[in-house]
Amino acid sequence: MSHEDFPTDDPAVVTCGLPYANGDLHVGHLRTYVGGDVYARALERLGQQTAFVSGSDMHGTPVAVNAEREGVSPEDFALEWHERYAETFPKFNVDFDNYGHTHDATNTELTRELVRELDERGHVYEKEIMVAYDPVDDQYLPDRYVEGTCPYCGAHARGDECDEGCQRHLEPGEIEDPVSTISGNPAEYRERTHKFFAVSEFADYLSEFLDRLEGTSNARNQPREWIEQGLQDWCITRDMDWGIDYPSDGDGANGADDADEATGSNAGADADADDLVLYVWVDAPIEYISSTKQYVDRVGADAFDWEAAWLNDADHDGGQIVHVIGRDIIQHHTIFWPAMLHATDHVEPRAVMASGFVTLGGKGFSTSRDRAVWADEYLEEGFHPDLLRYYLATNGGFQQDVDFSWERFRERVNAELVGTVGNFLYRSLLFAHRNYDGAPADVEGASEEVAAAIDEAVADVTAAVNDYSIRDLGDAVTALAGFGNEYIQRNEPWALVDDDPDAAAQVIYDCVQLAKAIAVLFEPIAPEKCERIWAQLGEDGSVHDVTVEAATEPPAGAFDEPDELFEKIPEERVEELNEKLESRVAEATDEDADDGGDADETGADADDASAAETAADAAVEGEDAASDLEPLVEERIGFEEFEDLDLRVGRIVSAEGIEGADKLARLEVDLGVETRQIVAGIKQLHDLESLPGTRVIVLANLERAELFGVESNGMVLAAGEEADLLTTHGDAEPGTQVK
Ligand code: B3M
Ligand code: ZN
Repeated sequence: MSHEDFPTDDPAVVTCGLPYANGDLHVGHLRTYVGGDVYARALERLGQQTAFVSGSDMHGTPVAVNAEREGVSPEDFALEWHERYAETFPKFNVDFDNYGHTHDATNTELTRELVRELDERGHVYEKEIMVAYDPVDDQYLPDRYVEGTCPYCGAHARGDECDEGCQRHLEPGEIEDPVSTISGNPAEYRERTHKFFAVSEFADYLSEFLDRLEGTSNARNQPREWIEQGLQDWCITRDMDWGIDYPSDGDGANGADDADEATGSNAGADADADDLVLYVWVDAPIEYISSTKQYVDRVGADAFDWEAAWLNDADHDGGQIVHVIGRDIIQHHTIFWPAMLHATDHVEPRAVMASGFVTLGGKGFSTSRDRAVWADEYLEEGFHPDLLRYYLATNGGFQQDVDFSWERFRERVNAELVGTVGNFLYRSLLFAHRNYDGAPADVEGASEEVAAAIDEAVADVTAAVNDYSIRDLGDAVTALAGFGNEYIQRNEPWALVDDDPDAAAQVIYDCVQLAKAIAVLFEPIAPEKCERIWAQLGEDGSVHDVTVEAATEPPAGAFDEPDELFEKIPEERVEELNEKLESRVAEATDEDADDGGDADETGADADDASAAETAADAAVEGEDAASDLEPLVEERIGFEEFEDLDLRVGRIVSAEGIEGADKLARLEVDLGVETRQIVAGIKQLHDLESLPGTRVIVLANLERAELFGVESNGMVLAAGEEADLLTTHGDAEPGTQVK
């Protein structure tokens, strides 16, 4: 990959996937927004000019279907949710430079302009296709108006995505056994003329683009597989009223005022462009550009040049675009969107950071079962937003699926934020205040050892940004605070004050310098808490406005008595929160059963374990061990029974994702005597590219099994929900028996 390291001289734009304006936000959604916000702030720390933008996704069937169920117009429905989101994000210190929405004039105009350009450049053609239609209700059934069976993996799927199975985008007409989600009527297929974007023409370009693409490895690996299988052209119009009109007629965004009008009901008519709106996935990513333009309208082109950021034409060579998204929308961001950008003289994304899902006690969030930790609920419980930010940013790698549990949340807060960071700051600043009224005067600067530790933390933060690793960013700072605790303990300034006042002053000055560095480097993750440290240290202005250089600049001097920055969460709170959650889920499940079920899911909800998940659980030992440990098994086995297990040391030779399976990877493992093919449920939990060479422990005489059509000849052992792979401590050769 050939990109210049951050910070660069170009403008950068960090974007977050647009939430559909259709329901409450939960902690699962917040992972992406916190991730984007942390990353954008970290880039700014490095001195990289950055705009951080997003907006609400107002169109499409995810909005129209929910509005129809509520009996309100999609426009009113979406606007209300949009306003709620615009208020909620800042409460989590997710501070977009601009938060727009896809239905506003900026995005409507820009979308029509870009589609017109695609059309004029010959990338759009018409084709007759079969689309789902409800003959009883006389209604076309685009996307989420229809559900059925995924033709690729057999899972239950929505009209436009296999959300419970292989996660593929589905084209109109592909879903099998279609049924209307509104009326429950079986659907039939009818012929309609639709517009197609010729994505397949861009296959070579996209392959090269993926070689340059930075970010998380899942965002490169999955699309490579799709390209190898051959790209399909992309249907970019829908039989609906709610959306942006295809640009061949007059007005622009089409506001259907009546919920009944959300889908076109002029069945039987030959669709011409006048009847069609653009597929929501056309105008949604264009909001990234529109939102940047709106930001510039506010701050002026001198402050941020949106053309320099987004255009790649005779006069511009583009800026640095980083998309932060959930892993279910990789295909849209690495195939469709870059092809659209490329075809219209815009810059390609530099990086795509695709986060894993968040589960709750090992299961997916579920809106209908109220099985979620809601964004508002978290705040109402009185927890500080920065605690959740820290937890979401550092609990697992960004592309791993991670489990949210109140217990784990408490552990991380108590051990790291209270025990390491808070403890260091409080003990050292209190000592400094009591003995010196702040940073000791007459000290020339930080000691060599402390200056080196801060330099190392700055280097680690810089590397984390360039590796797109938010977790490393957090770890670099907790490590620095850990060093601070060890440093003050080792040097015992309290024992030196009387006998060697100069040495004591040096130690305390060093600690104040470390505190300042922590405030500077931790700001992306805990912005509000770091403002407090900054004020506590008597520093001027806002820590948000400084860059990493400030970490080594001399501390301001005098300061007041410090408060404790973080508070321990008592164990009873966790019990209380778990009980609340459980009783809510039980209640909602009862209601759900009474209602005969409710398909109203938002975001990355995954109600039922998919075939892929079940297979993955079977393939990795201990994968479903929840954070509550299972009691030890009482029944004993004899040594002979243990000897029946042929456990061997193996070395991974290659690792690749299995097409169609959400979690499964195909490994080639060298067992000394032979190389085995083994299927393991680790696709989303490990960076597959980095696995070759890793030693693993293999149960070699497990029965052969077939998972997703791939034979698995053995089992790779791994611990816990994150499939922590068991390995050897020394250099045992492949094939060595484990006894
Ligand atoms: N509105 C939400 C999702 O599918 C969708 C993202 C659009 S990003 C341009 O996660
Ligand atoms: Zn599928």
